Amino acid sequence: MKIERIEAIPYSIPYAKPLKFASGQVTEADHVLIRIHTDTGLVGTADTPPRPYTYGETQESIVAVITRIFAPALVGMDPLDRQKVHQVLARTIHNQTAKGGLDIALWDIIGQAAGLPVTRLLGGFTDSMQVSHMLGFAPAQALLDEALRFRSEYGIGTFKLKVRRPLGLDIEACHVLRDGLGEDTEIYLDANRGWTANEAMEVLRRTEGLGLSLLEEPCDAKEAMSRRRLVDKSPIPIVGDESVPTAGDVSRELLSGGCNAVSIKTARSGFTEAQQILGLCTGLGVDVVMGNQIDTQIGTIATVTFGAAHEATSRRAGELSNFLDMSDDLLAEPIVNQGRPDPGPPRSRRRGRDRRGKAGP
Ligand code: MUC
Ligand code: MG
Repeated sequence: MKIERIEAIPYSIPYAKPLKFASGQVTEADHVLIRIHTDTGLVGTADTPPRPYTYGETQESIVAVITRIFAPALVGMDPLDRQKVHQVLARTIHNQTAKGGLDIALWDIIGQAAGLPVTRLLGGFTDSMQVSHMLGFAPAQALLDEALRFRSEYGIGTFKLKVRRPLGLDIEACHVLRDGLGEDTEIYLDANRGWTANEAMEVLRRTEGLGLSLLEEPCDAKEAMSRRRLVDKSPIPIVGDESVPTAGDVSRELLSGGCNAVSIKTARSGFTEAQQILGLCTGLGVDVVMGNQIDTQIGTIATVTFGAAHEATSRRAGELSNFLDMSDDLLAEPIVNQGRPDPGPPRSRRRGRDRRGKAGP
């Protein structure tokens, strides 16, 4: 089988509800759809989200790097020769989401050629995952209303709150969410580098007792000394996200104490590098969470395909719900959340681990 042609198709779909966070905001999914065509008629598909404030890529740069550099080098190669393909991709530095999308589209072809779901080829651990929903900036009461709606409509029992300055707003939101959701709903925070390490320490002090489970990318990981001190002192894991897009970054940050948990995002790591990252983390006993790049349905399918394939990636709720805030999507048949509507306030901590809010590959 040979790669015959690669398409990089830019498109734009507005979000019904834009998402704001410390490093930027998303008002439309101005993504790139990748299609790899083979001489056997199989077509591999992936979705690629440009995040200039995270990786420096734009919709135009993704189209350009794929059509001008990657496609001419990959046409004629066998999609099963993944190591050779990655050798070619590695000749160009950065461009993480363009490379990740190509890798996922190749896996799609491999799954079709084998007649097997990719999630089983990757690991085949389970057929579903708990879902975590990401809450962007909003007044505390609006955040609570949104979380209650997602819990009752979709059975989602885990929420990631985007935080920023002033710290008082974040701290108030944490208290309002905990009071309104009860103690059994999991809440964690993501500052997208919006604080200093000392500000993060202050928030942790002033939210003590609220049972927050994780703190993601609180400050810039380049501020190595204060970040290391935060990781040492924090009572909850400090998750690396944009500081750890590659396996090399994961090694550096874990070994230097820049984080002690890792967000794995298939949109920037593909499945191949995500497996290397997962191997590093499980080998070192480091928790992982399946993160989200405010993905479309196609991107979300990639995340759950990978997350459900392994025990460690399906242990925690995966960030799988942001496509619900889009005004439209590319799939003709929308993906369906199989969670049961929440019957009422949760009664015990164990209920956070039941079958509510599940999504499967
Ligand atoms: C996240 O976890 O940070 C926001 C920007 C981005 O690149 O990913 C999202 C979510
Ligand atoms: Mg993050």
